[in-house]
Amino acid sequence: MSKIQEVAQAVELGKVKLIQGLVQEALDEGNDPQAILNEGMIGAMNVVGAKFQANEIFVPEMLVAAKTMKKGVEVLRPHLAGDSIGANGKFIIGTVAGDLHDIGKNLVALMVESAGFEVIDLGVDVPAETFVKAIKENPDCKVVGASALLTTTMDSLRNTVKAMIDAGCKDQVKIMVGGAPITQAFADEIGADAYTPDAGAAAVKAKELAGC
Ligand code: B1M
Repeated sequence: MSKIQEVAQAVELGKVKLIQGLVQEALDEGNDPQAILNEGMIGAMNVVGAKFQANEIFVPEMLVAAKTMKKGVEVLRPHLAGDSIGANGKFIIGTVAGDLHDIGKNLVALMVESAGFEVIDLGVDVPAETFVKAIKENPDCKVVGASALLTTTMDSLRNTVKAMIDAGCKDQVKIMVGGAPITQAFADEIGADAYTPDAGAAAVKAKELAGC
């Protein structure tokens, strides 16, 4: 079994204590940090999701897998992030109200930061008004990102974008949306300026939206 496969297995089985050592060993072997993230950890979370859907595991196992992935990302973080934090301006991000999923949102934050932005992370379960308040408090911020992971919080994303539009935020920021159930068509429908399917694409798009 390759080291990346061992990382994937550790995330899948929630081996919190082993994960950081395994990720470090995978790095020491010369594996690409992006491959450790994508093939190892994100791949494992997809397996976890499929097992949950098939009733083979339940919420506690999902939680421990998420905790394991977060610990693994801590080791990868310095290898993924760049060194020009803030050079491209500010980027506000949060997971919308009613939604507690933050791993994807955190990865987007990490990649956007590595693309030279100062990231203001509002966290999870963020009310629409909090997004609006943060935008108004940061008049130099040019891009805002909102994440939704549940089909049931797609409406919350719609409300969040609407609140930003109604408050006149579009004069200041471009709005990017993403998350597993979100599509380009849905982003267009709710009036977002951009949709990106993954964290890497989000970082590229953030620069484009900020005119960098
Ligand atoms: Co949840 N959960 N969960 N869960 N959970 C999913 C999303 C689910 C698909 C699992 C399944 O059934 N197969 C399912 C949703 C089904 C649906 O809506 N149709 C689901 C469910 C049902 C639930 C609960 C309702 C379960 C319950 O309580 N009965 C509950 C809801 C809680 C709530 O939010 N109110 C719940 C709870 C949880 C935990 C708390 C246990 C835990 C989250 C822990 C945490 O995040 N701290 C959890 C987990 C871990 C998952 C899965 C297994 C993994 C999510 C994840 O981190 N993926 C997930 C199954 C899956 O995704 N396959 C699942 C890895 C991550 C890197 O991917 O977040 O998609 P993702 O992010 C990607 C892209 O989407 C994109 O970039 C990222 C990486 O490149 N992206 C953006 C994300 N945000 C973006 C923003 C952008 C651009 C791109 O621009 C701003």
